[in-house]
Amino acid sequence: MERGLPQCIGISWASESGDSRSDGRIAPTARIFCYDWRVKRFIPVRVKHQRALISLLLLPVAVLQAAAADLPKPGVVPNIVYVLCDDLGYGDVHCLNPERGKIATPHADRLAAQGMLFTDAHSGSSVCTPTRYGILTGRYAWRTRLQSGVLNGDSKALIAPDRLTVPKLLRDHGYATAGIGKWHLGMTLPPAGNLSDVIRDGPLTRGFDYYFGISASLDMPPFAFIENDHYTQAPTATKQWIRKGPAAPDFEAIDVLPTLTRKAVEYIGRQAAETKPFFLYLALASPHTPIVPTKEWQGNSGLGTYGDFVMATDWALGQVMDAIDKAGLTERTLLIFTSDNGCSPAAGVGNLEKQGHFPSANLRGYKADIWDGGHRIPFIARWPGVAKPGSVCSQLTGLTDLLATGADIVGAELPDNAGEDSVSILPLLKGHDQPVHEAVVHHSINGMFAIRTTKAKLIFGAGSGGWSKPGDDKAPVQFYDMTKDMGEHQNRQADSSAEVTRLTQLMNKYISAGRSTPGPQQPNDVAIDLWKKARPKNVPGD
Ligand SMILES: [Ca+2]
Repeated sequence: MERGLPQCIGISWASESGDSRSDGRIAPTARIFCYDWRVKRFIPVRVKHQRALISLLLLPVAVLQAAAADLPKPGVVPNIVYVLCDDLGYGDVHCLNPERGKIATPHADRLAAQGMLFTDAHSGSSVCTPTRYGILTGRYAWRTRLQSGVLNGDSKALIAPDRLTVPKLLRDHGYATAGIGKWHLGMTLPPAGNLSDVIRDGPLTRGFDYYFGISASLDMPPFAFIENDHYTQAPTATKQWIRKGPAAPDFEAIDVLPTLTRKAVEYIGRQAAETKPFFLYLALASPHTPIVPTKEWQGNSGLGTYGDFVMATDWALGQVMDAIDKAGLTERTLLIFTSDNGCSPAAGVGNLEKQGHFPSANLRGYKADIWDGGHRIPFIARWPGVAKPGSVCSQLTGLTDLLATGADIVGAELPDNAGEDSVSILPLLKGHDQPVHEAVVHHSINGMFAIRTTKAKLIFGAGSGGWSKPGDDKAPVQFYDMTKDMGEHQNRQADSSAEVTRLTQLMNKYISAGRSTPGPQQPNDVAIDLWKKARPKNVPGD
């Protein structure tokens, strides 16, 4: 028989429940154990009804292979663990910023040594909510009602109920799915105070089998843990971490990072005993404000509490790596470590830079900005046997790419109305060093747009589009040659009119097509204003 196909070698009866029959009794089920050469172990195939089982015994092995083929294939499709940091800057990860970074991140550095380090990866936005929408749906959030800013802790759900998400896709292909951590994509919260009230429109309704975490940022009420669709403790108290609001009496911000880490480690341990592959979306709430490293991390960086909190966040990654190793899953797990946007000025960037630590490395700007410091983010992927250890990928990628990448991994074709801005990075992971994107779109907190190709970047407006001082640029648009001027210091718009015209037309096409990938036109949820009502005069190509 051909190696690579499962081979039936034995049978055992199982006492687990089967289907209810018309006479009210439960039909027996059985398990056939097949040996799968690909994973070098036995895998169970459930068979319903005794008669069907007898028939199966008489069938050629090929039929049993087909039955087993319907099962998830651990070892063939990988587990996917996605660790998303909150506001971790490109330059905060030491291996990305060895000369101007002063914070030790040994676990991220180790992950890069074992996998592939991406140097030109971008979050879909320079702030939290829109980036998270893009990660889970493969579609830019500016196609939704959210044209600027972020949601609050009690906002309504941003992801439409019928939209394909990464966990829905993977669950449809046999994965167990878990979301642990900061959601920040809206949910319908009950009035505070009643533990029996169900939380609606949250992660369980968007593809996750299991959820544990907080509704939004760690400085946004309600300050309470949610497990699946209930609070673990009702938010009957009032507390304040920057913002003031309802809080569970036992909830303390300082406990959140260790709690989320423990939950993730426990989940990985539980899944190790299962035959299903799993997808774990671990959205840490750090090193976002409130900056609350636990006692064992306080003072360790020598740079202040932000540096300590980054080290604690790196420790959390290390815990996840150790849990994967301990479970024996390293060889069949794709582990991704990234961040939802750049370092926030709230980290005290001026003070950090005075001490020699540059959280945006050589990039311009920080969180919220349209410049690269806002959205070029750390991105490291480890997948033994696929991504070459210690490799570096300098191709342009986006966090919206997870959906298409997941589809590529499981061999699924995305429907026309899903993943409109998502491109598979699987070829890059396999070492094919060619562009996968024609262009990616950036979006700032104020709603300013930019479009980026491998070589060039066109910003549709003047200034940062975010919190950094507007800068000295009074021109209507900003055009930078990213191959020579990664720090975006020299605006070449005046002598690049042909390229400004071309990129403006491309951006308008991406808007009107409802997608930036090939495929039939799709509707945006609202009308999109490229210039945010501040359209300058005499812009070519518009
Ligand atoms: Ca963030």
